[in-house]
Amino acid sequence: MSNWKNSVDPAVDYLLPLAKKAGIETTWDRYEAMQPQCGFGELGVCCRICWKGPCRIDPFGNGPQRGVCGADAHTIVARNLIRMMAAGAAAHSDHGRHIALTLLEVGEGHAPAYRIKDEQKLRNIAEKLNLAPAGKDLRQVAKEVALASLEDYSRQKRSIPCNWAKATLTAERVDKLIELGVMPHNIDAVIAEIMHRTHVGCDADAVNLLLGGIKGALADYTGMCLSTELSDALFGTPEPVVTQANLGVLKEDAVNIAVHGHNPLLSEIICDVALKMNEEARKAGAKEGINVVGICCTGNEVMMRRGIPLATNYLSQELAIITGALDAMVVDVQCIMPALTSVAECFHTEIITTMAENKITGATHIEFREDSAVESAQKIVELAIEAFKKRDKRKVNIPDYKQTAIAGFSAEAIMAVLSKIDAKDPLKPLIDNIVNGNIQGIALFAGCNNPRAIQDNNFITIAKELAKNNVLMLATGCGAGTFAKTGLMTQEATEAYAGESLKAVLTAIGKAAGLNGPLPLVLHMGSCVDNSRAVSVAVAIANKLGVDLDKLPLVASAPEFMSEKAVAIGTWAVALGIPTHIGIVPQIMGSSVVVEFLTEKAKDLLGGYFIVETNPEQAAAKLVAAIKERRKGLGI
Ligand code: BF8
Repeated sequence: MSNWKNSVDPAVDYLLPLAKKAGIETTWDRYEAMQPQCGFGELGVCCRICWKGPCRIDPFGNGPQRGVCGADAHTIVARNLIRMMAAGAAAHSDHGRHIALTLLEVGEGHAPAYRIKDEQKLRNIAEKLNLAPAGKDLRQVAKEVALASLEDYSRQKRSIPCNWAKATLTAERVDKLIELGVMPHNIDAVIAEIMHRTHVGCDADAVNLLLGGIKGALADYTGMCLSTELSDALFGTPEPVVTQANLGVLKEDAVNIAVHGHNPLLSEIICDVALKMNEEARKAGAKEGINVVGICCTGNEVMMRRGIPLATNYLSQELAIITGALDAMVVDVQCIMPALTSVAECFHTEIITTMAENKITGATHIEFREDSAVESAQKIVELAIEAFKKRDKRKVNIPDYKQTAIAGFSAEAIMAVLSKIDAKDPLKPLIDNIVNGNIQGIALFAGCNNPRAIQDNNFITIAKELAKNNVLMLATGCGAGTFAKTGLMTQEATEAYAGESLKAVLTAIGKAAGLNGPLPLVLHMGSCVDNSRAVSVAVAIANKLGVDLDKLPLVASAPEFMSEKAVAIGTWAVALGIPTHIGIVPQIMGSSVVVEFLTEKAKDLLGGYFIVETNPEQAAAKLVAAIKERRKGLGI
């Protein structure tokens, strides 16, 4: 497989041949070795949920059309799909639970390593959740917010919606979701319900299964929403910050530590501790001390809040080790390739797992607990310094590629920027420019990389097309990583790629905010859980216009998605009324009922729907068409 087919990231292009020469296998090699992939699996018609099977439906109609129990292709595809949504919701919401429990500990005075960094945000959250925070002690507010959040994991009354879902969506959307029976009352119960209804011999109606999946996806939204908001209270609400991205952020003369995964509870403390241990690193010979860099969503979290440079996104995580300059990779949960330890065997790099429920054979495990967070972080940094001493200089190949990236556009930061134009009514300039067409619409880019697509290529191609068409763009997750690595989160990118009217608006706002130029072409909104930030901006616009989310010229795109979490996110975006593009063919094509529901019927029911398009130019055209259709609906 030649390099240009793998990635458009020049750092990847630089390192892959070196990996090949050294006989080090990467995800692209494994993907190639996996070809051809199982056609039944690709269509979603392979059923493995009981041991009468595995069963598979013949998509050509010649062989079996039902599994041994009698389940047809529609039941099998729907069951497989909604189990993915449940897994995605479990991942995001477990992350959220972890943050909520830590906030509770802070409220109760049991977590000395943590404090409330953004008091105002915590009080705003308490207001949103109707907890009447005025006059209450901060710790009391923290405790009440944590308990109200944890209630979303424990409520047994099915008629009462989750606090966070109810408090953060438009009233009309809340009513619609309740009416359709898809509003979650308890995140854990909804996930358990999906596992139950997909057990052998339960729900066999594909549409009913999909509605169960949508409820699970909305539980995912609930979990990520509370996760984002409570993280802001604990670690600070992001504000625009200038940093750098791509593997060139690694430094030859520093102890390089990559924080990788998702949960900021660990990475925040590592960053704090690393700052205090620079001297130890220098004593070990690292002239520049300690250089913490980020990978994947942990990378986004620390980039937004601290300006920590982003090393890379999902698909190229192994390559951070192949630079030979990474001394430790500290991982917590989600999107961590099990291959990392095999790659690290060829180098001096320490792979350090930190969560009891996320271990990798061959890694060093240093258990992370909130009550001893600083001690664990110290041990981790010490281990990285020790590893640095063993670094083989002959193996160091840091690609000379990095780009400036402006990160940190939380909803609050966007409102703050807009308020520089209209302090009394910050949304007005944005809405006026949407109404007059200077901004045609808003697109949210989210999700992963996938070796089924050329890494980063779909994101970049679609973004440049949308920019030309004067679409305002937001990004999270590994999509945000792509734009950061490739210089699309810069003012220069706005100058180079934005359509004239979009450029004029971004320049006016940027200048008013004192940036001496336009806002970046793509606004960095954070990690995957931070997709809820885009929802809060959209809800504010919808409320101001007095319409529901499904009327807004708003689209989403996950052009290179791969994870179960992304399946859940895409589905809740549809449930909230957003046309949602995916650039990888989903494993559902074996059921016409499932395909038709998600791409067409969902539109009547919820306003949102999936657009499946693997060609990035055509995907951009379809997204622009969806925006135009919405504009027409609004009469603008
Ligand atoms: O939660 S975008 S590859 S890192 S799943 Fe994973 Fe996908 Fe990246 Fe973040 Ni999101």
